[in-house]
Amino acid sequence: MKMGTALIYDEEMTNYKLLWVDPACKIEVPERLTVSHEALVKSGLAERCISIPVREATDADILLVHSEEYLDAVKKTPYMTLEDLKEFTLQYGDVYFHPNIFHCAKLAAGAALQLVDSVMTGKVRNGMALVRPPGHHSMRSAASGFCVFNNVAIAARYAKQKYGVKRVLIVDWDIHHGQGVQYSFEDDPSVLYFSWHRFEHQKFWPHLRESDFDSVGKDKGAGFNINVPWNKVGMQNGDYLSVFCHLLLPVAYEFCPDLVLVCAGFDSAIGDPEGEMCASPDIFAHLTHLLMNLAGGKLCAVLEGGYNLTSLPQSVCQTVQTLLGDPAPRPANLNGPCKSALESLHCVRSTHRQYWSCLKHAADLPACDISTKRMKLAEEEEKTQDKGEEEKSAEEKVWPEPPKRVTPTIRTAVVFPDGVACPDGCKPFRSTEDLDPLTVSKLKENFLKDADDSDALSTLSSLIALVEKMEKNEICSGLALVHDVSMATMCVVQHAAAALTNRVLVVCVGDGKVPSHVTEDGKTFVVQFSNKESEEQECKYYIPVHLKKGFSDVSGFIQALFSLVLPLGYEYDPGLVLLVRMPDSGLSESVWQHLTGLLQGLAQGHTLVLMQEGEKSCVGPTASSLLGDAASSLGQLLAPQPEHVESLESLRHRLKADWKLLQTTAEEMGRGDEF
Ligand code: XS6
Ligand code: ZN
Repeated sequence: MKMGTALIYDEEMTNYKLLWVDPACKIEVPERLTVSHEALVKSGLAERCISIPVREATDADILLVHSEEYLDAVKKTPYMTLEDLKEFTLQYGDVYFHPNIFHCAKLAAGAALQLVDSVMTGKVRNGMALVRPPGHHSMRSAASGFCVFNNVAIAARYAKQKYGVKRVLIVDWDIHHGQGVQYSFEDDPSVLYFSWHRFEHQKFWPHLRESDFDSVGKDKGAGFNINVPWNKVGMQNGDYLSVFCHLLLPVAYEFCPDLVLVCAGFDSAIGDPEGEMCASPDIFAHLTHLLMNLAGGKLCAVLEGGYNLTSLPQSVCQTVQTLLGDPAPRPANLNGPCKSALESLHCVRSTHRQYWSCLKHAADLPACDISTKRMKLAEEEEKTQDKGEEEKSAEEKVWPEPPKRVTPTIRTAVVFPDGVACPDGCKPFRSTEDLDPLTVSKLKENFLKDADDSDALSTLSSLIALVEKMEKNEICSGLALVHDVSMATMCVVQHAAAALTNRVLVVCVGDGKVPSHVTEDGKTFVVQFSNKESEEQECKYYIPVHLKKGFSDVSGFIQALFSLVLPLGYEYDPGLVLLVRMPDSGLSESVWQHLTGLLQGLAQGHTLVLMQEGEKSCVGPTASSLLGDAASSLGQLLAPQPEHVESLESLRHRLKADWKLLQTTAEEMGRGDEF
């Protein structure tokens, strides 16, 4: 199914620059594009993409978003003198014009449209357009923030008009608020706009009241505009991931877009002089991965900002490599979210709970005046504390270059009983070497007491050989059909705990005995979904998730996935994920596919799936997910069952003292005992 990734770039878009002195604009340089493209070429990523030519957006395309008067005005800029250009520029904020910028702006918007065409016609699965000028600040009749035409807004209207796309999700991970996109779709429920942005209580550009969390959209579009204001600089990977897990992803799954557009600005990465945030470039691999199972994988990323000429190309490469289907790297230095991030998250969740059933249970809005005052006080305090300490400017920050992501030549190995066909793209696997006699006798003693079953022994030894090859990164993922799922799980876990250096996350779907006794040292972490109350005691590394209504409540399961499993998984940071489907779990194939897909963001994609021999209908969907295909859409989700939400929430509250990524409000910080 995997269909390739488009890369849209044209050097022509480097042919304009600031022609006079303007400190506000000097960071927007042609090199932003050249370094990004060169990094893609040098890393070999460019040649793995399908290169699509740019085109000029037509007047009709541009008029989808902009006014005729504005278009006519911009049309005159190629013929203006330097003095005229300067004067023309003055009517807008933080933008500059150049004789060639109109041409480039048409190419930038056209590039976004070429990308939409390639994805919507099925020529590629997804793609990225590297463009200048950016788009998300430009408004119906105004340029702003280096932007001339609103590339992504035009692309969204175009997709709706040309392809009859019903719902478009726009994720704006740039560090500035794309007010132009917000204004374009404010009253439109068919376009969900999500933006996080440096805000600092309106002290940061563009200083708009309507960038705050309480601008939710208007009329029919109420609820379809989601603003996450960052009120402090220095946000890190954990802050970004928290917002994805506890806000964007549940809402996006409920919305169920037909197309995902990303305002892919990388001024939200470390080292950026504008953003002053501290997220590492590899976080973009995760942000991308987490969106890739929406809309059947139809994702178009269009460059916006990004001004640090080191972290920008690194972040672009992380994004494109993930679009190509390579597993994301282990997320480095993942701390829990900071207090200010939690305050923002809390405010947004409370404000939107009336619009989204996945947020219905969110906590009440905090007394915001108080929290603002408190923050101001804290800021003052910090200033006094910081005195004497050496303040590094954002650009002087140093961070390690993301290590090269090597994908093993074998993506997915399967261990199947004789007679079961190997799915396309997978590789049959049998252990070639005999296990050492000690291991064999251990296996026999522990797992094969009753029968001297040579088939079972050979399957178990293949599984052991497979996880060893996964640990050595010779094989990425695996799928095994086994006779006794419980026993195979025990066997793999016991071997991993004894012989592997990596932590193992076991996600078990369905009732059945699981190795809850091997979790004390934290080398194994078991999360088990089951229909019945567990007999085992919940502890830090063994978490039974009891689904009262079984697995029929799809929204409830998805909720558990985003509010518990993913944050736990990210914080635990395993080297191997063992995903176990107990017989008769009853989880639908499509939900299972999403689970499989999302968990591959962990452990560098090292996922071993164990299923029962009989579950043949699940083999295809599981294999395709392990191979990196997008899961099929779940449809718009209904509200999860209230009793389900209640039990998940009480579990989350119990666990959040141990697991910081489970927090959703600042009040929850450091306290987990009040529930
Ligand atoms: C100088 C202030 C410059 C201009 C911001 C333009 C933002 C463009 C962008 N320190 N203010 N948008 O990246 O996403
Ligand atoms: Zn920006």
